[in-house]
Amino acid sequence: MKSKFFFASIKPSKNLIFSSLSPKHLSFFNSILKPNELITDASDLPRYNIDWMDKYHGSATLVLQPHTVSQISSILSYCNSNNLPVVPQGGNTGLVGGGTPVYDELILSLKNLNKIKAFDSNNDVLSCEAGCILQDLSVYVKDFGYDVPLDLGARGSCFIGGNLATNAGGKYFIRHGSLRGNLLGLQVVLANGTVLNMDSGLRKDNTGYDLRQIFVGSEGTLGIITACDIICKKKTKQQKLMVFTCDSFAKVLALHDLAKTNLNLNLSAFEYMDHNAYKIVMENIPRIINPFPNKENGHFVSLVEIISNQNIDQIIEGFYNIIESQKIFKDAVISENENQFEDLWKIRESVAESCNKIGLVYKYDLSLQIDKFDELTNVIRKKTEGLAYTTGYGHIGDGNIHINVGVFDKKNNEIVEEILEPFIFQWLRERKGSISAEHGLGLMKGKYLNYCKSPEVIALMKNVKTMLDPKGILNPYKVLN
Ligand code: FAD
Ligand code: S2G
Ligand code: ZN
Repeated sequence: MKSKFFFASIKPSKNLIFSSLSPKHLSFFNSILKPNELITDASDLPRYNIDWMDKYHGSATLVLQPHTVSQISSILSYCNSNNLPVVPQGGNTGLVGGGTPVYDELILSLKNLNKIKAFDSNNDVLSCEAGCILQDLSVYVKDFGYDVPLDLGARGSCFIGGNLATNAGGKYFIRHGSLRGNLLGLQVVLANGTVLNMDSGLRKDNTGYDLRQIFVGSEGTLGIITACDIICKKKTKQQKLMVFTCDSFAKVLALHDLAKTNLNLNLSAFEYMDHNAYKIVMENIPRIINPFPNKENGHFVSLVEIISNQNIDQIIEGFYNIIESQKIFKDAVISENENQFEDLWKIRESVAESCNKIGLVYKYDLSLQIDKFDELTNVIRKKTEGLAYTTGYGHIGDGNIHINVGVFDKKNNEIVEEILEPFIFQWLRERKGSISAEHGLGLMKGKYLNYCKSPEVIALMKNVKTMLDPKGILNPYKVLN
C-alpha cells in the first residue's frame, strides 16, 4: 500500500550491508522467544509498520515483542553479528517517522517489557520498565498522591521508554522541567547486547561522565532503553484551567507575562492555539465543548492552568481582576470541576487529530522566541494559501510552537513540501531557533540537522554513534542522516 507520503526525498537509499530476514534468522528468534512474542502475520504488521499519521510506511516482516532484558540482549547481539537492522518501537505515537522502519528493518517492540517495579515515596522515585504506558504510570503514582513529570495528548498509547528516547516535552514542561531532568536511573541494551545498568536512583551522583543523558533523546539510535527510575512530584490539592480569547497575539504575550508575574509558582501550564487551530477542532471532534460559541472569531485562545494547595479561587480572582483591568482578553471561562478541566484541555489536545482529517499533514515542532510564533505561522499560511490549512499552536510556556500544514489535495503534497522545506528551517536558522523542540528528528529532519548544529558537534555525534553502534544496525536512516 503506497504511503500518502512516498517521495524519493524522504526515503534515503537502502544500506546494502544490511541483511534481510532469512529462515535461519527466524529460527533463531523462534528459539529464544515464545510464539506469542513474534508477529509475522501480514494482517498484524501494518499497525507496527505505519506511523500514527499514516505518513511513514515501513515493510518489516517481523515484529519481536520480548518480555525480558536478557531476550533483548540476545536479540541485539544476534542482529549485530548478522547485520540485521532493528527499529526499537514504543507506542508508535512519534511524529517524525522515528519509530517505523524505512525498509524491512526488524521491529523490536517494548510492549511486553511493561512491569512497574516500585514507587519509593520517601525519595519520590518511580521504577519501571520501558514498555509501561504513560497513562498507566500516571494512574499508578496517583494512588500515592503523586504526578509523573510529564503529560501529553498521546498518554494513552505512548510508552515511558519512547518518552525518554524522544525526551518528550508535553504541557507541563514549565512545571516539572524536562523529562531528562527528572531521570535518575536508566537501563539500556547496546547494539552488541551489552546491558548497561546506570540505575543509581540518586539525585546527586557526580562520579564520572553522565552517560544516561546521551541515550535520552537518542531516538533508538544508540541503544534500547529497557528500564528507568523517574522523579515524581507530589500532586497539588487544587487545579483549575482558565481559558481566554484574545483579539491579537500581542495580547496573548501580555497575558503570558502577567501570568508569570502574578501566578509565579502557581502557573502550571500556558498553551495557546490560533483561530484556525480552534476552528478545526470545533469542526472535527464530536461532542467537543465549545466554551465560546460564535464569539472567538479570529481570536487566539490561551489555556492557563493554575495549581495550589489552598485558596485557588482567591488566586484566580486576583489574577482575573488584574488582567481584566488591563483589557487583555475578550472572553474567559474557568473550569469549575474535574470534568470541565478535562473537557477544556481536550480542545487543545485535539488539534493534531483534527488536522489529520484534512489530508497529509506537514508538522513543524519548533523552538523559537515566543514573540515570533504568530509571525512565522502567518508566513507559512501565506506561502501555502489555497493549497493547505495552516494552524499555529503549542507550548508558549517553554517556547515550543507547533505549526501543522494540512494539504487539501494530495496531488499538491510534493508542491507544499517543496514550498516549506528547507524554507522553514532556513527561516528558523536566521533566528537561532531549533528545528525540533520535542518530537526529535526521526526520519523527517535528520537531513536538516546542520540548520541548528555546528559541523563539529555533528561530527562528534557521529563518532558517538559509531562507537556505540559500529554496524549502524540501531534505527538506521534516522536522526543523523
Ligand atoms: P515511538 O513512537 O514508538 O518511538 C519514538 C522514537 O523513540 C523512535 O525513534 C523509536 O525508535 C524510539 N524508541 C521508542 N522506544 C524506545 C526504547 N525503549 N529505547 C530506545 N528507543 C526507543 N510529543 C511531545 O514531546 N509532546 C507532546 O505534547 C506530544 N503530543 C502528542 C500528541 C499526540 C496526539 C500524538 C499522537 C503524539 C504526541 N507527541 C508529543 C509525540 C509522541 O507521543 C512522543 O514523541 C512520544 O514520546 C513517543 O513515544 P512512543 O512510545 O509512542 O514512541
Ligand atoms: C502537541 C503533538 C501534536 C502535533 O499537541 O503538543 O506535540 O500536532 C504536539 O504536533
Ligand atoms: Zn507538543
